[in-house]
Amino acid sequence: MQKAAGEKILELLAAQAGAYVSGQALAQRFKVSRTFIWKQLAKLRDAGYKISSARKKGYCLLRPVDPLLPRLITEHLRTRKLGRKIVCYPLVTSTMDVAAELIAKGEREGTVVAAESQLRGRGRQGREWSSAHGMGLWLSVILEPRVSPLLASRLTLTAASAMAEAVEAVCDVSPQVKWPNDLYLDGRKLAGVLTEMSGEMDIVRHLVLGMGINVNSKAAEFPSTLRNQATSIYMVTGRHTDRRVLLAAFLRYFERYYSRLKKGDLQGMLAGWRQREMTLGRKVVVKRPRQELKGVAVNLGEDGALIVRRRDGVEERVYCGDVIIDGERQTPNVKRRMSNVESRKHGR
Ligand code: BT5
Repeated sequence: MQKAAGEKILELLAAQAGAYVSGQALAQRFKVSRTFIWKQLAKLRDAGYKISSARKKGYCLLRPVDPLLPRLITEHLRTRKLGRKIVCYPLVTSTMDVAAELIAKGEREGTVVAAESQLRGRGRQGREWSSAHGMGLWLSVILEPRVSPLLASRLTLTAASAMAEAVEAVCDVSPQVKWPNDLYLDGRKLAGVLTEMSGEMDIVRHLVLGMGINVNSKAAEFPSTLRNQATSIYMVTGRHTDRRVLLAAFLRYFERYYSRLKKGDLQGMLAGWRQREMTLGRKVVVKRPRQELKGVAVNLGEDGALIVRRRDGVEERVYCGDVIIDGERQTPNVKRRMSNVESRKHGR
């Protein structure tokens, strides 16, 4: 009831688009006392929402102006299954953990977990993912692909492709992709995908697809360690993007690719990826658990492998590893990268 009340107040404030609403009007609208409204607003502020209050004017939602609330996302959705159930939180440890908990409780395919901020958002190999309140999309999608782990590992590419297309459609800028899980804009990291799965050797039962993308962040909002390597859509376009519209577009593109992937068809996704891949034609160093590989990235295989031509002319297919474009400074985040799919038990 309390959460629902907070959500309703947020919805109403968001609908005012920066205008003030008086405490009295809110109290009348929801048939509660002004004290109740005041307490709800305090909770929302504690959760990270920036709400200003002014004498005689009331309250105004300053940030984020596009709160992630299920009803406000659903009105943009054009999918059959993905995102038809969305759970949104102001603050979580990680949306991956929430999704895993939901799976353990029997949640089915298609449910999306989104959060305004994460305390311990993570990348691969336990690396940190910075998730400032209301500035990006930090979300996880629950999937039950029932395909082989090999095919499931292509989901990382698929999700990155779908997000690149969504950004292009909604924000009118074209991100590049960097095999196997990154999106780049103007040479800086814009988004990353994290896939965690559980199942048996030959079949994936559950898979949580995590996506983090910096949407409206300003440079100063990144931790200083990321300032030279991360970017957001806002930093490149100078325009604010409604994250709910972007989320709905992502789910739409992703659903299309996902249903093809389940039939083993990766063609459309791979064609798009090849056009966007920033390593192709460039000298790369692939950091692998055992041995480094140096060469030129020449293609993306039909199976999603990165094909690297060594100096001796031999072409090697790379299925896991960290790709560093030769000459680019290696940042700490790529040191221990090993595989594009993290296997993880969901505690069952
Ligand atoms: C990734 O890992 O790029 C996958 C990131 C997935 C994040 C989403 S958010 C929703 C869901 N819930 C989670 O807890 N996670 C997923 P990796 O390739 O390992 O890259 C991690 C590295 O990216 C870090 O070590 C930093 O160097 C860098 N990084 C961290 N936060 C960033 C940000 N907001 N923008 C750009 N780069 C970032």
